[in-house]
Amino acid sequence: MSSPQTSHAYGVGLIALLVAVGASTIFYTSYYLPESLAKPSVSEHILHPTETFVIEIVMGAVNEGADNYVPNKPTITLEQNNLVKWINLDDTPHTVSPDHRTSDSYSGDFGSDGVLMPGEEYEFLFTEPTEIHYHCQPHPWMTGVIIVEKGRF
Ligand SMILES: [Cu+2]
Repeated sequence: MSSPQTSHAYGVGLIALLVAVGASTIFYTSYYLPESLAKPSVSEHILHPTETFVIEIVMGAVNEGADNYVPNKPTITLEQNNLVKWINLDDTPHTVSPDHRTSDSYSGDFGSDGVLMPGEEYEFLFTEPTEIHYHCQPHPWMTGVIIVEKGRF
């Protein structure tokens, strides 16, 4: 037969255990789960490709008929060069704007926020195969395409 003292301690212990279980459940469902579901798991090789692929907005790109986004229709490969950087080497502000809204499930919406001033860059990490047609907002005759393909492994 247990003394009232012992059964009281037992009761406190049980309550502490229930509170702990409840707290971990709340943490798991309200913090851990949404966090882990929000971002798809992406392989380290895709998150850290070996090369950055550079697309230059060349000097004189503003002129209709001139070269603008160079290279203009490259194919890049996941795990190799899927981090892409557009650099504005022209003396006019330009944008990198998708023809149709498009997003990567890891990196979000594609496209520069506002204009790239001369010398500025826009970087985007592609994590899925896609083909994006894009243009410059103030100069719609400036167009480019980027194709992203799966890695070989
Ligand atoms: Cu432009």
